[in-house]
Amino acid sequence: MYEQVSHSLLNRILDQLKPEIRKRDLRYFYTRLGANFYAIYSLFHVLYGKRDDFEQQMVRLAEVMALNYIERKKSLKRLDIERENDHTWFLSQEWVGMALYANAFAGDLQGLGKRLGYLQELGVNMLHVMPILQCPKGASDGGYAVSDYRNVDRDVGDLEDLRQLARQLRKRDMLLTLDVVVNHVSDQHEWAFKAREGEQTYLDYFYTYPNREVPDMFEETLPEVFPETSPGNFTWDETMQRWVMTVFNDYQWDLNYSNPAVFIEMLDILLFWANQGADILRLDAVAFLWKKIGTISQNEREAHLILQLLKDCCQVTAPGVLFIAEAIVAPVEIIKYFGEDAVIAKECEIAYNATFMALLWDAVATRNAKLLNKGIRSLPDKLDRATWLNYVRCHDDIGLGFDDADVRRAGYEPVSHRRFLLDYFTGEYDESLSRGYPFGHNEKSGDSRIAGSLASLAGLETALARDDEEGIRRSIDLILLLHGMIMSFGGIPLLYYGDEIGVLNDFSFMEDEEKINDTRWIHRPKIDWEKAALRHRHGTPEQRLFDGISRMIAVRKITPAFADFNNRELIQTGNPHLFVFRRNNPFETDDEVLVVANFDDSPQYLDLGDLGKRTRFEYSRLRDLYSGDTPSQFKDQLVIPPHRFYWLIAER
Ligand code: OTU
Repeated sequence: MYEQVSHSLLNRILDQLKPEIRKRDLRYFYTRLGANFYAIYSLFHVLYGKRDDFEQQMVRLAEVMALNYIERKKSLKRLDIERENDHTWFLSQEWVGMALYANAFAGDLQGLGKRLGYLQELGVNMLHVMPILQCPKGASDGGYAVSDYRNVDRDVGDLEDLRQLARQLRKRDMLLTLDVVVNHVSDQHEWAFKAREGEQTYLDYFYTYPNREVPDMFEETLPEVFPETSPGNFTWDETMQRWVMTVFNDYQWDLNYSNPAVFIEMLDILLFWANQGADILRLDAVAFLWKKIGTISQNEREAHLILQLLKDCCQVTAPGVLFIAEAIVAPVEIIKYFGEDAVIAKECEIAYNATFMALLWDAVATRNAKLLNKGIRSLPDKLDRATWLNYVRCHDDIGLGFDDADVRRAGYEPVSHRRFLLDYFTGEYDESLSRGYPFGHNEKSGDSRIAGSLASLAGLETALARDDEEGIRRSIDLILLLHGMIMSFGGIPLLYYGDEIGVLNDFSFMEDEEKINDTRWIHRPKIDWEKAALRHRHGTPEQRLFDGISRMIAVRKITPAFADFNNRELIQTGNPHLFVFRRNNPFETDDEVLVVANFDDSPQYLDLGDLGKRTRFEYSRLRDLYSGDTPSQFKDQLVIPPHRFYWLIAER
């Protein structure tokens, strides 16, 4: 949009740019800057317009965008243009991701480069390498307490190894996702040291206070993220003689985004990683970016404005790069991280579907899809050009963050229902074979979350220990069922390393002092490649899981109805054990897939009449794309075996 104030400001800024920028041919850069400038200016103005140095800060912002553009390699610039031309490329069903730790999976980054064949054997073509930046030993929060944003942790390699990995991935048409921890830094970061030395510039990077007045005020409403290991949201720093805001662990200092210098630093870091060859950047803990007394300081409007501004700026320099929002918040809040008040995504193109993840686990424990159906129905439609990251497990705990109203609508009382789920997954509940562990128990609120590997939560650990063949079969079916859901729901499925071979809980973290109090380490295992080799031995759990999942991936990739163009219709059936939805090919009418999942451990039937309007599904022979089978049927009643899913098409 043409706007006088921003236009004249843009001209002034261009005049003030350093000569080394001005003399370069930056054609695409200027086109994009011009196109986005009104938005960038407006957002920057809402956030920082009251400052005397507003214009200088804008010049600095433009400089950071330009310098990173100059740094950007030709091949990446070409990719930017290709992706601009095909701007919905990432909504395709062909993408399948996996998150893994370079060290636990393959020793280091070079080792990881040698294991790409394994990922391709499975069908994975989007790799999320968990945080690899430098963190202090003993206080790293698994990579989320960064002490140097431009250096790779020596344990996994160096920057050249990372660049090499990026090149290897590119050759194989695989995408690279890297983390950027935007909300906080390690207390061993240079900025923190300079703040401790009393340098005002860096004191302004953080929220620090000489006494308890402001902290106490905040504590009235701020929840605790890690109540067991890091209660409270402020930490006393001896050297500084000040309280510093530390919402996560006491060694993770929250950054102060009301300071434009912090915003610009972080943009510079994001663009740096974009320039190392990352296709996608996972922005950690984005809900927390803006703090406000009297609130929980999550999902504040300004947090969204900051993300919009980051996106607009990134589009100027590296438009091919996507953002993932890691916002594990209430369902109605998550959706806002795609952007609001816009037809196309204006914040992050991708967001963790924590809602679906938690709802799937509810269906596992209750053996029905009552809450799953309610929860998905209440999930607002997302914008165009935005997609979910659908996952069953990740490196974090499972939080039971359902909407209480949905829980009630499903017929449960929220507090006791959450209690039941916790008991179920920690194996306290009688009939449960689950072997999870509580995480983040909060004495005050009574809240708890769940840790544990997928296989152990799904009962495989118990069944194997009991040598219970039937139990093994059931847990394998359950693991496959859950993957069948994330592959077909709409969005990019994100597998978690080890789940494809049924890795169980790993107790080795208990021998490590840094980890012992954080049960999330139980599901961050080191991969045993001998166990992985069992995927080639017929009948082993490894083989059954690996083959099942790789077959699913292969089918997904050739099924256009699984692309994500808001082309899903949830179907209410008379059977509470079933989760049923229809996916239609956005480019071809008459091409649809009916997804049916039975969460019960007895067979269930679907009344095809429940599909609403008379459909082909009632008159044709049905075939499951995954197994190739034709399901058993009596008249209009379709039989779904226990813990099974079907991806049905109607054959002519
Ligand atoms: C994220 O987590 C990371 O995924 C965690 O591994 C980090 O510990 C944490 O940030 C701090 O960097 O912020 O928006 O319940 O789900 O802390 C959600 C724990 C987050 C995580 C939560 C999450």
